[in-house]
Amino acid sequence: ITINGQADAVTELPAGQVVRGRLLNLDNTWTYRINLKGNCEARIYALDGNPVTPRLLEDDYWLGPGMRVCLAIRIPQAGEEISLRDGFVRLGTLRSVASNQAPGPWPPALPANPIAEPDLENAEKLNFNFEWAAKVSVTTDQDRPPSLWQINGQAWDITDKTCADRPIATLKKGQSYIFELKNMTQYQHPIHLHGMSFKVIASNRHDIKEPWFTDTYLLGKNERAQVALVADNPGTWMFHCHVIDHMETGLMAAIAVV
Ligand SMILES: [Cu+2]
Repeated sequence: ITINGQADAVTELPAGQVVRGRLLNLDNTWTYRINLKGNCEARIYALDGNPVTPRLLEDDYWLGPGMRVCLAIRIPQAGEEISLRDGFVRLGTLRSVASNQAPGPWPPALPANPIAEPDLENAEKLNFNFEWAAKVSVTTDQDRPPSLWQINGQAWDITDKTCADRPIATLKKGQSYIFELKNMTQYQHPIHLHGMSFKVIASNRHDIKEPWFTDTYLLGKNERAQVALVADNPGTWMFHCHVIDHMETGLMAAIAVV
């Protein structure tokens, strides 16, 4: 495991200051359970590029492939070290070094992104089932990848350039939609939409106290979640799992906005 290309990376940071950091999970399969161990306070400022009301980073934050989290961290006194961890595994070290600057304040909340608010009362509901066509052995047909994963019974074929011509859903420009995301598998899938952001509004696994805008939702094993959006960006947009080997073996679809 590397951070910015370095194993066991050590980053020196000024004692007493609040520093901002952006973590991006570029791993193509692994979900990191991000936490900081050490004498520090960390607050979450944005999820996947979308500002949230700043809150403490308390337990593990589950950062799936392609997901991002923006933190502010109060650096302890010189000489102390903070471990940036995945669960109990140290990914890297933040080392406090002496600073002659006065301790800085926490930054203010970031301004919200200009994203249209979905009209939940009048939203149309669409179901997306993420399924696994379980097979005992995988047979490939003429070098085509296996179609293990499906959305609403359809597997994307990365060797077929015409897949995007057959969108799984066609949205009307300006209309609000609620997507019911249903994971019917024993694997978690970071579900990612191109072209538009959506608001996470409900889950049968998590208490959504403050709905948030994002472009990726980490859909847990057998979880059902609802996300809402305004279809305000015309075009054909990819809608897929960000685990690359799931995506390349079927878990991808196109959504059109016309
Ligand atoms: Cu997946």
